[in-house]
Amino acid sequence: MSTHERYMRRCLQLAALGAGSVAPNPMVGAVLVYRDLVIGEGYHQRYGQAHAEVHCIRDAEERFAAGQWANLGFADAGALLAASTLYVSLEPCAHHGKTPPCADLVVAKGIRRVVVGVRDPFPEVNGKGIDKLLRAGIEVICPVLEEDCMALNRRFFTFHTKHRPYIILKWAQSADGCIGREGQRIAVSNAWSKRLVHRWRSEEASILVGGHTARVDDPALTNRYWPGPSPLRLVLDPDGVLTPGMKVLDGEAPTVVYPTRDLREVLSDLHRRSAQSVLVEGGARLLTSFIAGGLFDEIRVIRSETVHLPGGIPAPVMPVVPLQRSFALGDDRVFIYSSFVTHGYWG
Ligand code: AOF
Ligand code: ZN
Repeated sequence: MSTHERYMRRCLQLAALGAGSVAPNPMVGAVLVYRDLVIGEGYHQRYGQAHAEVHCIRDAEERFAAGQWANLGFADAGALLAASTLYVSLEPCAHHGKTPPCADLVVAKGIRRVVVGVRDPFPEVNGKGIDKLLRAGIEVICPVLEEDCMALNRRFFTFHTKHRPYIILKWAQSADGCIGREGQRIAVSNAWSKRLVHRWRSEEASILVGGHTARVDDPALTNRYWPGPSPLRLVLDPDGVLTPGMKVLDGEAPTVVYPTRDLREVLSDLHRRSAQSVLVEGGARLLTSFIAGGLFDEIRVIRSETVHLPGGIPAPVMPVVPLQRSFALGDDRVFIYSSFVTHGYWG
């Protein structure tokens, strides 16, 4: 691993601490390095608040003021910053959003060298931050660990480059490859997997099922077994099979019903609502139409080793997509597939 990659890994590690608190903003981490010494660290901690660079520079200045860097021989913190390199996992922003532009701060602080993980696809930034740095005569090195930096914020990147939410297809299948029985509500996965699914619900902006699944399973689609929020509930109901009294209509969380078969219409609506991700929980027909349309970024399969459903509804046919990881939860196995290449920080 090169020096740049090592410090960029640290940025990613810090960035991941913002998981669950910064969406729909990206998770971003930054470190300031003088020679081989990390003199400051920071990350974007909370949506609407200071960006990673701000925390990182403040950290270095505070530690300088506390005398921690006295032995380095700099008269003031400014001189130390001017001799240091800033590493940041996403291009410093150029725009006035909820906070002022980080690129301006970096210039104002006299930092001379910036190593950037990946360009920011957000239209208001998208190269403009790097331009600002270059025009100020700052040396910029970009990209470093680009694939990992994108994978950590794959919802954010997909949303801004494909103009649709990041799509996660999820199902649980029996040992003999079935996801249920026609017209029946059947539990395929175990209690630990159920808890994991609720964690997954807490991590995504929205959750989608087909109308027939809503009718047969009557799922609440809320997150009840993991700390954190519930996603926006969505039902694709072209046949109008939903009836009052179903859990998705109970008002426990907001619900949108789409009386259409057109997946792209749903995805455009989610883009308009700034929902950066959608978890599709079934049924088989809806999952299969997402796969047929090439509309997926991640597939998560829970496979029971003990439950058998002879004569059941076959699970969707898996398309070719790289397996990122698999693990066991009791006698269930969880498989996560995605084309985003990552070597860690699967946030
Ligand atoms: C950075 N460093 O740590 C983050 C950045 O509304 P604002 O001001 O919070 O701006 C949000 C946008 O800023 C977000 O869409 C993304 O493009 C960028 N996020 N940029 O320089 C950071 N979190
Ligand atoms: Zn910024």
